[in-house]
Parts: sequence; structure tokens; C-alpha cells
Amino acid sequence: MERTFIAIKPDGVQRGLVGEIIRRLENKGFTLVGLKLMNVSKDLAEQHYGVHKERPFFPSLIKFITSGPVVAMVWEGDGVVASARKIIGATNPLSAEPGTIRGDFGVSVGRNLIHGSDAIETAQNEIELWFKEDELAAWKPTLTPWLY
Ligand code: ABT
Ligand code: MG
Repeated sequence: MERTFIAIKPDGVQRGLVGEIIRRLENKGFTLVGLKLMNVSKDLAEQHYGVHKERPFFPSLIKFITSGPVVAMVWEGDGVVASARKIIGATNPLSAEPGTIRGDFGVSVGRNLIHGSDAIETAQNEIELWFKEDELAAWKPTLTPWLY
């Protein structure tokens, strides 16, 4: 089954949006298979955002993502990578549609609350980067037959 990596960024944790964000993904019908609250090392942050290394916002991005605890998660379900990106909304919260997480709760691209993998292959790399295999639980909720 398809999996994606989702992280509630330091601003989402500080603003008390952890429960709200998890609720939206659960309500949709996706399954949580990994979850931890953690501080992000500079090394992990730089690896995670490696594609943006040459961008002018890179130093402030690293400073932000290491500024407080984040909630790192793995979610599973049919089409979860693209669907979670839709639930999250556009990168700039001011352009994100109402009804999306960023559209409902954010105002700044540098404080956009949540990360979601942008493609299936990225998701696999990010899950490997953030989680050890034994930190992930393979399970089927009993309501699965009512979803699929
Ligand atoms: P992430 O889920 O954090 O990867 O965001 P998303 O994929 O929606 O957007 P990208 B383009 O990957 O942005 C990565 C982070 O860089 C920040 N950013 C981006 C800026 O601060 N200024 C910019 O001009 C751009 C393009 C937003 C993203 N995260 N944070 N925090
Ligand atoms: Mg991205």
C-alpha cells in the first residue's frame, strides 16, 4: 500500500494544531503507521531539504525547521501521496484554498505548518531518512473493508 511522509513543523506544534491535523488525515480514511515527536538536527534538516540547498531561503528554512519539536509521521492508503498534498494545500498559505490545512490556518510561506512528500519516490526516500523500519507498524484498521 502507498505511503507518504508527513511532518507537522515547529509552528504547527507551537500553535496546538497537532490534533486537528491528525484528525483531518484520519477522517479522510488514511492509516497512521508511524508517529514521533522529535527535535530535528541540523544534519537531518539539511538532508531533508537538500534540493533547496542553493536557494536564498535555505538558511532560514533550516533555522525554522530546527527551532522546535516537529511531529514526524508516516501515513498509508491508496493515493495517499497526492491526496495528502491536496489536504495540506498550496505552499504559500495565502494562496492555499480554504478547507486545506494551510488555507485554514496559515498566512506565511516561511511558516506553512506542515510538510508532505511531493511524489511517491520522494516519499520512500523521506520515510527512510526519518524512520527506522522497526518504528513503523504494519496494521489494518478494522474499518478497512468499509473504505475499500
Ligand atoms: P514542504 O512541504 O515544506 O516541502 O513545502 P512544499 O513542498 O509545499 O514547498 P517547497 B517548494 O518544497 O518549499 C520548501 C520549504 O521552503 C519554504 N519556501 C519555499 C520559502 O520559505 N520561500 C520560498 O520562496 C519557497 C519556494 C517553504 C517550505 N517550507 N517551509 N517551512
Ligand atoms: Mg517540498
